[in-house]
Amino acid sequence: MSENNLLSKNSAPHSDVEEIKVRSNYLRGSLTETLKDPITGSIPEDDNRLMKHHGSYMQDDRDLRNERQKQKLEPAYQFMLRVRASGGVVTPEQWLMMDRLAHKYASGSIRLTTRQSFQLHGVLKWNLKNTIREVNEALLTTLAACGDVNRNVMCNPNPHQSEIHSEVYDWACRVSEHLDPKTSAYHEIWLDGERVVSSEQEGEEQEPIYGRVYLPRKFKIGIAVPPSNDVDVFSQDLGFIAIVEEGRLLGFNVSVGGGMGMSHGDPKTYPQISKVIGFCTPEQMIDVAEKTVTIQRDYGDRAVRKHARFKYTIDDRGIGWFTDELTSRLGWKLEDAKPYQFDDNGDRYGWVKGSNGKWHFTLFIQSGRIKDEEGYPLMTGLREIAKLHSGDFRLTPNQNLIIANISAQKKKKVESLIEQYHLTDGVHYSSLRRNSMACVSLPTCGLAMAESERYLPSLLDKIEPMLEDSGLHQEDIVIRMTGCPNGCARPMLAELAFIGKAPGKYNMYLGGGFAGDRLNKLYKENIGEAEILDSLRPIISRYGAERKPGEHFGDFVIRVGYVQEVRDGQEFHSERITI
Ligand code: SRM
Ligand code: SF4
Repeated sequence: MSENNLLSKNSAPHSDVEEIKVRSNYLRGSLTETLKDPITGSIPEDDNRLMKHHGSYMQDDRDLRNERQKQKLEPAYQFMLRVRASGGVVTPEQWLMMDRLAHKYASGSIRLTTRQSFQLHGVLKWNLKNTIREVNEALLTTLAACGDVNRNVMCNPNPHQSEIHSEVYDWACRVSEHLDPKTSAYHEIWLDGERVVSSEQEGEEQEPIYGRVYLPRKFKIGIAVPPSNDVDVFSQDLGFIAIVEEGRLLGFNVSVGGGMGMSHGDPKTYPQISKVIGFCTPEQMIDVAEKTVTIQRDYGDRAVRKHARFKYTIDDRGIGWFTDELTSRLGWKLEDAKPYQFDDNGDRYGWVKGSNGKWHFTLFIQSGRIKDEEGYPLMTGLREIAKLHSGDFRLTPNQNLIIANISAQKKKKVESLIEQYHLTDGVHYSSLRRNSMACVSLPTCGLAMAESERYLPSLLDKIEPMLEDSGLHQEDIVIRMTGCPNGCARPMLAELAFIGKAPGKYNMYLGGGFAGDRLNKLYKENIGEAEILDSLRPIISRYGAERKPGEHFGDFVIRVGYVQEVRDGQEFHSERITI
């Protein structure tokens, strides 16, 4: 790829971030010097943009913002650090390392994310380097956890079909490694590595896939293994759907152009579900991923960041244009897509025996937050399990955790620790709660408009009695909440969703597909808790009384006319009907 070629396809003036990337010399910027500056706990905005590619965001504690302003103090600057592992698989030693770092350098808790990564919050600038070094010593990384590159590759953690999981997981790791940034800046800045490439060398040598401007925007890949769509494959820029026949992995259906983010009141931005365009063999997968990424690199909008995601590149030019471009870059054509069936996008909880004879325990983690609470010492319990566990831990795409590959000999011991630390509390929760997700939001997220992680549990407390009254306590209903319309908990795919609009106010959405295959639709705008509960009560009661056998909540609200079905993201904002 030549820079000229790139510019000719994106003739509008480039956004500031593009200029910062160009000037950064492959993500170096002035980060090394900035981190040493003892005057402030912050870093300049240009470096902050680059930091994202290294897996960290500068934030400030928003709970303290006003008070500090009054006292004329600088905001309480701190950093969020995202640690990624493809498919969310980590060893017990890596778990213990995250636990240790959370206490040593961060806020004392760990956040499991919706993309099977870890997040630490509250790391001070002075501690960033040590934290990142220790993460790398444990063979995990923060590189490319954020930024305009391919992000953590998601993969179904599937503990029951062990052989298929290990094969699919292996491909997830290979795709991820292939698309990792190759700049040595990360090693130089954080690990005191030698500079291995001179700045005069051409982009192709330092970044063979990305070049010196990287991608116009973040890029996301997920691999699903039907019948589970736990990775929400249709929300990914590039999705792979494993096709398994008689226990053998034949290959993957390929889907392109999904994404969740939008802005309130701006219909030019919308969530989109991806389109299945064909089938490739496992050996062809990396080629498909690379060529797809390069198409977005060359054609994605570099002028307007809100319009820079791959979904807009495809919607603007058409899916036919994309498949032609892909075929031309691959030099071969995808086969026709093969039949598949998704049943749901959630997790199965409790014990399951894998086909390899090992045991796996899936634990519900409310909003992915690992911390000790009065009567529920989750973090301590998991630490004690990690100390004796010889299998692995798997972070699920729904912010939950699988203690995986427990040998028959160790099962009793793990079981007794689970009991001792009350880790099965989640088993007694309503199905609604067990199918819930909330993004981080306040106090750390700079983009949050309303509470999410800290609010959803108490809202659920108030919805659950309505479910009980209608005999729906054990009915699986997917509910998701985010503090803003960026969609970090993929709320636009939930059967029932709340998206933050202002403090204490949410837009309420209904009608997502139970298997993550249909977007939902706006039902009520800018409502507070009382109106949320008043709106939900009759809907839940009618669902309890009038649902057909096996009918999911998302399908019901469409059938009886609460909202219209959304077949394509471009219909997401169109006129709503309510009854
Ligand atoms: Fe996200 C930005 C948290 C998954 C769409 N996301 C952010 C930031 C970094 C806020 C910021 O830019 O200042 C949030 C940090 C909050 C904090 O304090 O920790 C944040 N996103 C998260 C996590 C931690 C949510 C969670 O509760 O688990 C997830 C981390 C994933 C990971 O491990 O890599 C997370 N974010 C997602 C997802 C879901 C997914 O990827 O499957 C989405 C929707 C899918 C998509 O990308 O379309 C998502 N995050 C966004 C967007 C909107 C992007 C867009 O195209 O419009 C932003 C804002 C942005 O990029 O400008 C954003
Ligand atoms: Fe922050 Fe919005 Fe993402 Fe929630 S959805 S973590 S509020 S950016």
